[in-house]
Amino acid sequence: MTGKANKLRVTRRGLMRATASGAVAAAATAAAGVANPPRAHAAAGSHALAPGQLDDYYGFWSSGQTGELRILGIPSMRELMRVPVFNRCSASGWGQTNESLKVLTEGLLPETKAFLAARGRLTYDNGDLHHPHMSFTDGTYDGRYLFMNDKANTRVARVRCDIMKCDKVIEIPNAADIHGLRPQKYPRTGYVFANGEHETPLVNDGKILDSPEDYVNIFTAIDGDTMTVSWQVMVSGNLDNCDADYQGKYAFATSYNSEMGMTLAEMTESETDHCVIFDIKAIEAGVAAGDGQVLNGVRVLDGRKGSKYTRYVPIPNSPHGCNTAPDKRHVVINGKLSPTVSVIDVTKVDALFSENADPRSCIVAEPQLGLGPLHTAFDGKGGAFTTLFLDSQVVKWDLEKAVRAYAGEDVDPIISKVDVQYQPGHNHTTMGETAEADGKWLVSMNKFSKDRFINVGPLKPENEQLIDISSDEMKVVHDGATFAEPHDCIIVRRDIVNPKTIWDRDDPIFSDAVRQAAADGVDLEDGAEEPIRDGNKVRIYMYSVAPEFSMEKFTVRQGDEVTIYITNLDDVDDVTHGFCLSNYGIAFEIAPQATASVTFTADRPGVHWFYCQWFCHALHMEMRGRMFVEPRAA
Ligand code: CUK
Ligand code: CUA
Repeated sequence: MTGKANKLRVTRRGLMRATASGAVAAAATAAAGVANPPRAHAAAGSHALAPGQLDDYYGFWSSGQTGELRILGIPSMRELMRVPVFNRCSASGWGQTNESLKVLTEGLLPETKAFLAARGRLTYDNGDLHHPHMSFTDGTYDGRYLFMNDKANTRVARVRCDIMKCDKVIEIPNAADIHGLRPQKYPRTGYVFANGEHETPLVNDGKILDSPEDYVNIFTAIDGDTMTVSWQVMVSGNLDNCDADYQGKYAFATSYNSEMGMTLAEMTESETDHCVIFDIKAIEAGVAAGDGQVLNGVRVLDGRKGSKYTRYVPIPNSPHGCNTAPDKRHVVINGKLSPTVSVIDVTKVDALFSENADPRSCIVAEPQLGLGPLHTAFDGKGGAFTTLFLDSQVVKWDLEKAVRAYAGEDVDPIISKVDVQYQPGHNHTTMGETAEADGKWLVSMNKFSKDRFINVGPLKPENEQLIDISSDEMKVVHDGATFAEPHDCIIVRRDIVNPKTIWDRDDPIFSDAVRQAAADGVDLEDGAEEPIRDGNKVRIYMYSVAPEFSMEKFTVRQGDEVTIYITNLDDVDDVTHGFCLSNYGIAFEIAPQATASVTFTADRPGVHWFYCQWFCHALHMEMRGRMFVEPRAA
């Protein structure tokens, strides 16, 4: 490779570097030689891993108002990585590099770009990421993508599982505040379903303000492959959570506030709200036939009560979680303000549409479980686990017995309850939202930690607890403090997730840099010896090899628009470099074999050191250089 030859040619401390980076490579090879073999559980229910042991599952965690995705190892509950998505990241430069800004800006609506530009910004700085879910093929996770919502700024993002970086963020037009989000399970993803939670005027331009009778809610289907909106359906009532069936026919969304109330009293007045069922084939036919209207480039069908595209199943009372069971037949709707969950049998849904059957005829169980049921997870063996927010408990119950009890038999579906600490929201089982649910572990995501940890001040962490569900008696085996605020997670068998260990040089994430370098006659892997000037635009092409950048200094003029491209030629695990330009507020990561870039105006004259901010080498502190900014002539 030209870059490698070049690195030997230009080196100034060649001997030292060859020795030192040889040592790094040798150490990495040695580490690879003692890689941990796949590990069986030491003992049933043991979650503790000895140093060096690896986890059995990847946990993909939301972070609520922090706006990032987190990766945990299960069962150890160790946090392994943070993937910035809707937030800014000081370490990785997410939100500052050209590569991340492209992802964060290209999917924004024109009016949003204009709104932000007027405030001197390119994109939003905050997000509220509730629901991370993996793409499916044939009813189980396929390891391609993770999709997630931003309730704060009405966006949906995608993370590529091969590199664990966000590659798409789109703003959803016509909707307000995307909350529930689930991928289509069958035949594949396919669609990503996204609930617009809050109701607004369909054209929200200020002509309609305080007349709630003219507000609507929007259900959106996104094409998970292209990350474009496929269609939207207007509904009556706030959409909360959603899920899909295992047949590819229907999507389900819980809906509270069927009253369309604006105050708390109005919103909770009615005894029942709904589960809205969407007939995917009928909607696709309606879209193909040109029904409805096109708004912001998206076809919007009217699925309000009475429409052929939807059915509204009455559910007590302000239902929240919506969870399809791995038996491929039942969907559990969690009552929140009602102590019950309502179980829909998907085989009875056809009749709702074809024969206009009573919407409640698809309900086959409605067990009373306790106070504040929010979300339900499954073990794949007929067991269901529901969080009880007000009781601070998880209840294990038997789906089949609940159906028999509803049919009149004298059986108690409740198997056991366990106290959790405290106020659980989501819970999730290993592989629990797929046809391959394996019933090993349950995570209860608790909103309050109260007395579980030493006090860190008025702002407390939340508490995520690992529960052993290998027997009917659930055992809490681990407390895990966590920062704001993981709503939801999924737990994926580790053989399904196979990220690369270093970047491919032809990755599309940095294709713009490759294109610009080619236009400048530069090979990114060789860098350029001098700045390339193009009017007041200056481009700097550097590569990095531990412990050096290929330029020890460069000069620009005050007021120049400077773009710095750095290509990390190291190709050994863990040898990530960083580029931090002091007193310019610039810092980003460059993982092995990646290219990353940043553009800024050099409006501060003087000597500015740049340094590697990712500990990479025994001479990491020496990995630095100077930017000279010549003052503008007075
Ligand atoms: S919601 Cu947070 S507890 Cu946004 Cu998934 Cu139920
Ligand atoms: Cu390169 Cu630290």
